[in-house]
Amino acid sequence: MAFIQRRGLMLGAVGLGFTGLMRPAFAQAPAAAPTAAPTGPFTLPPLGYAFDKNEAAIDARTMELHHRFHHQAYVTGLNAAVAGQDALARMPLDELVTNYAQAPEALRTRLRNFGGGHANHSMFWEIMGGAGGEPSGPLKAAIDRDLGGFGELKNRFNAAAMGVFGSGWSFVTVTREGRLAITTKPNQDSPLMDGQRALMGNDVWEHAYYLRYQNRRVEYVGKWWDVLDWARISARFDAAMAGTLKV
Ligand code: MN3
Repeated sequence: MAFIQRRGLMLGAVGLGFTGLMRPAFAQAPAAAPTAAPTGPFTLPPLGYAFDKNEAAIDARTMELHHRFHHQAYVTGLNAAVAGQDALARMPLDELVTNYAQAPEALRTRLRNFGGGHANHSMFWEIMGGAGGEPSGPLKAAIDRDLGGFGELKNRFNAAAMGVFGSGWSFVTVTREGRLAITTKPNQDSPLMDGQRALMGNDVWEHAYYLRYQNRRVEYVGKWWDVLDWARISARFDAAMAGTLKV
C-alpha cells in the first residue's frame, strides 16, 4: 500500500511538470540529452597547407573531401567510442591504437577502425605537401641498408600498394629493432598494432584517388611520390629512432 501511495505521488509530480511548476527543469532536459556528438578529446589536425598543394598528384577537391569529411568521420567516431570511458579518453592516440585489443570487447572494433583511421590520416597529411625528390642523410642511409636503395623502395612500396585488395594502406615502417620495412594493412589498421611505427604510408582507399584516377590506382600510386615532403619524413625518421615519434 505504501508503494502505491508513493507511486501516486511521483505520478502527481510528473503531472505538475506539465502544468508549469516544474517547467524550468523540463525545459532544460533537451540540452542534457545525449544527442550532440562529443567534440573531444580527439580533434582533426589542421592540414598545414592549401588543398591544392598536392595538385601534382591529388586534386584539391579530393584533398578537401578527404580531410574535412573522411578524416573528420574517424575523429567523430573515435570520440563517440571513448565517450564515458575515462581511461581510454585520456590515452594518447598512439597508445590507444597500439593497445586497442585490451579495451572492452564492445569497443574494440570502433577503436581499431576509427583510432587507426585517425592515426593513419594524421600521418598521411604530414608527409605530403612537398615537391618529391629523394631522401638524404640518415634516412637515405637506412633505406640503402634495409630496403636496397630508393629505387628499390619505390618499386617494392608501389607493388605492395597495388597488392592491397579492396581498401587499405601501404607503409614504410620502423620496426622495434630500428629497421625499415615495407608492409600493407587492410581497412584502417595501423603498424602501431604490430608495435611498429609508420614512417610514411599511402592511402589506397578509392576515396583517396577516385575523382581524378577512377579505377587507375597504378597511376595514383606512381604520381604520389611527386608530392612527398622528404624533410618531414626525415624528421619522422629521426623521431622514430629517438623513440619520440607518435603517429
Ligand atoms: Mn582515407
